[in-house]
Amino acid sequence: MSVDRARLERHIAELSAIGGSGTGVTRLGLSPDEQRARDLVGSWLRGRGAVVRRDSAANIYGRLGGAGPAILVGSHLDSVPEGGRFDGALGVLCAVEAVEALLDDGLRFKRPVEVVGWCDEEGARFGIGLFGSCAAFGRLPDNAAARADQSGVAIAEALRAIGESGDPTTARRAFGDVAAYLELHIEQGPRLATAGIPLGVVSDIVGILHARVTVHGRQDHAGATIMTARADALAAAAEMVLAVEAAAAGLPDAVGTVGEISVRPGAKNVVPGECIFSLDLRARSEDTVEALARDVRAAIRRIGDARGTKSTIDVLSRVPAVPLDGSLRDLFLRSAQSVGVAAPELFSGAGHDAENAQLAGVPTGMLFVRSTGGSHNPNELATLDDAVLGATALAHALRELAG
Ligand code: HGY
Ligand code: MN
Ligand code: MN
Repeated sequence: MSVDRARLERHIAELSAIGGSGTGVTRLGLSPDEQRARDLVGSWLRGRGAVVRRDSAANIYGRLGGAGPAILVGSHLDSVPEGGRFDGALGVLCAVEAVEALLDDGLRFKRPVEVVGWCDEEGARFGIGLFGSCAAFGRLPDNAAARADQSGVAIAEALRAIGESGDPTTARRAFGDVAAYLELHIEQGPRLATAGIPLGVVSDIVGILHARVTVHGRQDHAGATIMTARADALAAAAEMVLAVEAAAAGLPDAVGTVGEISVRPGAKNVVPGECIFSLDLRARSEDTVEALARDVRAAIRRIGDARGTKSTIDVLSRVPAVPLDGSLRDLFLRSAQSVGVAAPELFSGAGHDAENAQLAGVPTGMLFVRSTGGSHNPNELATLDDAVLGATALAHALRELAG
């Protein structure tokens, strides 16, 4: 069985063109571009005889084989703003290629296989990360469909705009409907590239807390308000952002990021009355995530008290740290070996849809493909050679599970 290199290269180029600009991609969740990506992947799968469907959370599935619990294989189709062409997309592309290569080889699946393209994994527009797989595995936060983007459009409206009911909770898969979940993903960090190894097997995924902090100060005149009479919401937030950085730097395997910030009213001659910023806190162990969250909350309170501002912290999502399935880790180690790669086991600092599957009790495995240029930026890169190795190893794993 061999992967069709030219077909994979062509598919990478076709998918990258949707929302593409230069070497990057902006293909936000529940955007028209994300729908175009689903249509493209759906056409490939239909072309190989798959039964293709979209669920009420706008996830796309292409099913081959008969009835019974399916082997799910795929990743997400959306990107961050000005992101890379491979984050998520390569997992879907290699899943399609692995299935096509097995079909080309005359394989008839003894167990059903479903290629999945998850909707809105990044949560860039509505703030709910892993949205599509949260819906499929029953892990959506309460009232998720009411969560609105910055222009006030709710998830329910965005779903209705593409012809869905607007209630993503009906996308939940019946328990036992999924026998296993496999996800190939670029590493998005430097470890495989530094080691000169094209594939890695994921042992566990970090715990993640996403929140929104609103700092309430006092809007005032920039010229007539002396410095000791201010409650400057942005200056307070700036000190809090540095405190997040310091708190994360002080804990093992922890990271803390403020990626979004907005100021009101946002005029150069007005002391900011309100500042809203995002929190992304992660660590490999749950205890460390909780310790980091505690330190950050304490710093926000301390800084606010000293500056006369009041803050609220709204938790947007919280995914616990999760070890992946041991037998699927072994399967991926063997699959990598089958393409001549002694793959190391790595933890994932990035969150993935795989977390939701494993947390829902579905045995889940992840295969990393070496990437360079960092990630969540247009320089993110996986080579075609490494993508072919990844797709071949994925096909090997699929054949063992469903062949
Ligand atoms: O944020 C993450 O780790 C993932 O890229 N959504
Ligand atoms: Mn990402
Ligand atoms: Mn991703």
